[in-house]
Amino acid sequence: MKLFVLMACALVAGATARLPAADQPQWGQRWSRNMISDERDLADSFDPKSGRNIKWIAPLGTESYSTPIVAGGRVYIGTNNGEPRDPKHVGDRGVMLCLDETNGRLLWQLVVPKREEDPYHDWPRTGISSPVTVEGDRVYLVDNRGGVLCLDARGLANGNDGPFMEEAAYLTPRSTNPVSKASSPSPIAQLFPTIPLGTLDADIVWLFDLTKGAGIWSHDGAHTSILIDGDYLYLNTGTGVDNTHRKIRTPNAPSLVVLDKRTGQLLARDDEHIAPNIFHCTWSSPSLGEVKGRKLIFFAGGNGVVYAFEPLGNRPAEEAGQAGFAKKRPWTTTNAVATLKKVWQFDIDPNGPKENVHRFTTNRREGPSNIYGFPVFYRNRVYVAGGGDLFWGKNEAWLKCIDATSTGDITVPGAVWSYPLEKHVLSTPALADGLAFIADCGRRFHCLDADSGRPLWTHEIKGEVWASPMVADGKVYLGTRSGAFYVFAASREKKVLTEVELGKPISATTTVANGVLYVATMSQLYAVRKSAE
Ligand SMILES: [Ca+2]
Repeated sequence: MKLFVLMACALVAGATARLPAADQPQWGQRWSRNMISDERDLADSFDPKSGRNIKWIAPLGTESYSTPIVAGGRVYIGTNNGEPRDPKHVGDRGVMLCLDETNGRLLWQLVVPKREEDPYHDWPRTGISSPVTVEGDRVYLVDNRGGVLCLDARGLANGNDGPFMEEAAYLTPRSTNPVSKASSPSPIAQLFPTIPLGTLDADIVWLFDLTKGAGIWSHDGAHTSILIDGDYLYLNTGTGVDNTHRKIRTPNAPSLVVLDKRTGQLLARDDEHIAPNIFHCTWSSPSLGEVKGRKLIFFAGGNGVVYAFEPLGNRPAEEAGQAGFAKKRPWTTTNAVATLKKVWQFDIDPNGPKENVHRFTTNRREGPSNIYGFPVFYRNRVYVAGGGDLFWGKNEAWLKCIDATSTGDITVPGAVWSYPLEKHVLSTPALADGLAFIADCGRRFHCLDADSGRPLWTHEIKGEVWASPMVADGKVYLGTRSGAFYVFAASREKKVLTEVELGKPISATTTVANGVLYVATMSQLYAVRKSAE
């Protein structure tokens, strides 16, 4: 009997070792933002019609651009309110659903009113496009209004955690809530009719408004994946052009900011004067890597320049001001914002125009570059894709490989290789086993040698790609805007394993967590598990 128990334990341990199962609490690999996962034994195909390999399907709104995130038994995904789930929240809203990982059922939702001043601040029906980042029972997110939110993973069902207690005012549309139209939600707003919240609603722990607190000009839709390092949140601000697409209204706005994850206080910002040269908006999120024993924050600006900054480090905020940062001021007032110290910068398009860049708006032949995807850290290098803007810019784009070990302006000395892509690129590259995978808006998927940049194979795909390739279990998962979902072998030789038609555009990157693939179209989230009936 004892022997049997021991053998059973050994079998279980062996099975566990063969099948690593882990959450996916942020978009991409933690810190490096590489689009890879260690999960094994994943499905290489599925069939929505027969249900083969489908664990569950959850309905979303009508437009969903955010990549699903899985942590603590919950699946989080941003969408719009095209399919209202609660009769008290109807009309166009930004929505972030928190679903039960086991069955896809709704646990709670964050439903945020649209900004009403100008549709270009918060584009109609785009919903919440940012993915969340989860740590423990805290969920960090940038909503459609440009609010950085810390949420309780359990929602309001277990009570309202403070300090932020004015969820009802914040989540009530401003047109029916006249006080908060003019100012931030305040106790007086409670005098006006607000939506009565319940157990299906989100619990905001703290809120930082990027427009009021950091002076940005939000454009189209916030798209930020927050990077956590110690007590600090690093995030791209989403500052961009105005509704003419030819003017920057906030030329001093930061592109990268650092908040205290405990309080939401603004601690630091970049001082690189990026804003005047932002061709469209600031949609690329930061990553982190360790180079020669020191951590660096990598950030791609809306001006087509990649920067490396010294992180604030895991020190108390009071000490950060004495550690070589520009301004030694008390941290207790809102004016005490430090400047991030730059280590290097790399221009992905040194031949593009650097002044008066908006004269090239709508010019498909020449103009500046910008960057949508993450700068990915891999083997002491940074891999980043960028080029002319999909909506307003030139038809030219590249995947670039940068040596991350030098300092200063490394545009020339840091250039390892450059590979031309078709038309435009929104994807983040995936780096695995010395291979680089990237897809573009010219309907092509590419596999390169990551070290040399030598092209190994390409595949013509249906539709533009807005998502990023995800490598896991020796496979590459990729969805397109035509609704095609591909599975390739992650190998030097081309092998197309599967092509599935999902019928709706795919903007989200495939997420892999606890043995399950999460594939989101504009209106549905598929949980895909091998051999699930
Ligand atoms: Ca609260």
